[in-house]
Amino acid sequence: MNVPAYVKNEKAITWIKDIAALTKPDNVYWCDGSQAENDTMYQQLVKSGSFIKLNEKKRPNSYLVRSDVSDVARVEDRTFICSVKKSDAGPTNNWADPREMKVTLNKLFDGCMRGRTLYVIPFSMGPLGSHIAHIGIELTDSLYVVVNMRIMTRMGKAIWDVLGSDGDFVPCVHSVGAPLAPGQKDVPWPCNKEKYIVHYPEEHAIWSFGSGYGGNALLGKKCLALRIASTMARDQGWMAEHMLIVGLESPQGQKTYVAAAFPSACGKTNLAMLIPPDALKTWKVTTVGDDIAWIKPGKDGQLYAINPENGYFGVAPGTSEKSNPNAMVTIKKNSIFTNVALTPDGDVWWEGMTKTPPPQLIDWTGQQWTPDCGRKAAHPNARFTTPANQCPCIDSEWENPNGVPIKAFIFGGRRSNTMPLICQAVNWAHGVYLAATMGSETTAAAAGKVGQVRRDPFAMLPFCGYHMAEYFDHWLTMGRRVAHPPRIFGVNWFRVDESGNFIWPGYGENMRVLKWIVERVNGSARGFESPLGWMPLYEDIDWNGLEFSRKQFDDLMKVDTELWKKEIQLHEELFMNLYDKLPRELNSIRELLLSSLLRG
Ligand code: TSX
Ligand code: MN
Repeated sequence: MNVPAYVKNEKAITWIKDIAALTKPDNVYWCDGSQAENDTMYQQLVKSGSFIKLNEKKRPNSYLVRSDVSDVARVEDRTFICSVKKSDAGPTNNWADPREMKVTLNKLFDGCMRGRTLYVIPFSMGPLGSHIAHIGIELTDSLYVVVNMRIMTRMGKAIWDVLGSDGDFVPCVHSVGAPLAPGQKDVPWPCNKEKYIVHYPEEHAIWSFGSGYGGNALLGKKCLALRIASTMARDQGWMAEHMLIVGLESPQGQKTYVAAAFPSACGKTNLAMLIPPDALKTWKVTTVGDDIAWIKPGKDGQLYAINPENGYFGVAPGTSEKSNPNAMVTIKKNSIFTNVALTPDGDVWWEGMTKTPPPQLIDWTGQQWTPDCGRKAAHPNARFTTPANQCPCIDSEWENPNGVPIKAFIFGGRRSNTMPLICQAVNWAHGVYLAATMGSETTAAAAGKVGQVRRDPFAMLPFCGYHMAEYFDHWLTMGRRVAHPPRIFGVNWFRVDESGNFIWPGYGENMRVLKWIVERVNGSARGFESPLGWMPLYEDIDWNGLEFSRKQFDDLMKVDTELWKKEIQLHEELFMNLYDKLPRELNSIRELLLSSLLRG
């Protein structure tokens, strides 16, 4: 194996040699991250038929990829937390014995890269050299993974300087699991029907087999930055969260940073790039991140957050000039589109991009498509991969190695009733309760009965690398440890009226809610006590430029005692499932909540 002279990390070299010996690729290629290397890789991907180059005038330096129809999303039932003790993974994770899993994986990975190239991808999650950042090295036989990782992380030669001779890294092994026999022709999207997404939390290692898609294959994101990082964070006294980070700048130029967690299908990327309505144009929203936050206590007693990512891997369907103009600008160039539709002039389209669909398209499976054909043109989980620095509203501090000071945490879900538009937790532990019990109603796309609430504590259910109840405890501990913890808020953009129509206009109008949050944080806005926490009165929200009646506001904020009694019963069910490690405080808060509701 040819090791480049600039690679000095013996531990990395030994590990890479071992993996190459196991997987038996035809070649080992060390990615340097250069533009020339990237250009060559895209040329190769186009030549092989995996990528389609889009119209250079309409979508410069951008590509369309169609995955195998069986490989379109994360595979939660094939995702494993292999801690030494089963009780450390908890009841919400798939656990497997690490020794048995290693036997299984060693068989699967033996020779799995035959006929292919093993690419060595050194990457940093977070700005290079930031004390909050971490290094990973992904070994993969997928060029799709390489070009996506170059957008989503800081990737290339410079990482080896940061690592030096004895720096630490998270080893990530990935294979599509489709070796090629001599002379065998490759397919555009190789993958294997047997899939494993495996995490070893004690040794901070990740092994992924059989899938080329997103969170299954771009191992820096969900696997490293959330599952492995959450366990590192617990052990080291910091936080790895499934949160967007935004700056909210007042007309006086004072900036307040907030971080927010939502389950899927709540418009997280839209909120991260929000444009305030005309009447509140003097307020500015700037994006630090749209998906993940790594948060550490600073010497001044505040929590500081970085976005460990370098790009956005966003859901394309629903993204439009109306829902997210800033995202539409971001994806104008240098972007990869996976499983969207192709227009006759070599551009992309997806459901929700325009009001009326184009008369003719090639759909995400490569077939002819017309509006009346009865099929979707883009897959509902189709994605764009796009560089963060192309976002028009990117925050000036988004690459600050020390992070940005977080003043508020916001938790939300998709709830047609019960949850008010906005409320503020009365203290840290109450906020932890609010986040621990959050959930979203299942939409048609998700499994389960439509309209049922699926609990998704902290939006971390699929991403926490250890026992969820211990994660709650870690949050309680962090609140005690920092002198100035952020204030905690709950929001719900999705409440409906008797006819099933959304009461709240949402989108840019959410700025009115964010403004109240900022004013609560800096002490200038009122809050009224309710059984759920502090709430604004009608007069406390800025209604400038929006027709919204007191009656509508009351409908949006109403605390329905009967619904809440049922809600609290469901909280109890969630807690029962986690009983063996549940912090006792959370049960106390539940009882307190029930009694204050019954008092009215
Ligand atoms: O992203 C959304 N946000 C957050 C924006 C910053 N969406 C899309 C969710 C699916 C991913 C929303 N949908 C939001 C929202 O605040 N609110 C709604 C519900 C809604 C839908 C359509 C309308 C209004 C509200 N339409 C009209 O009022 C015309
Ligand atoms: Mn996410």
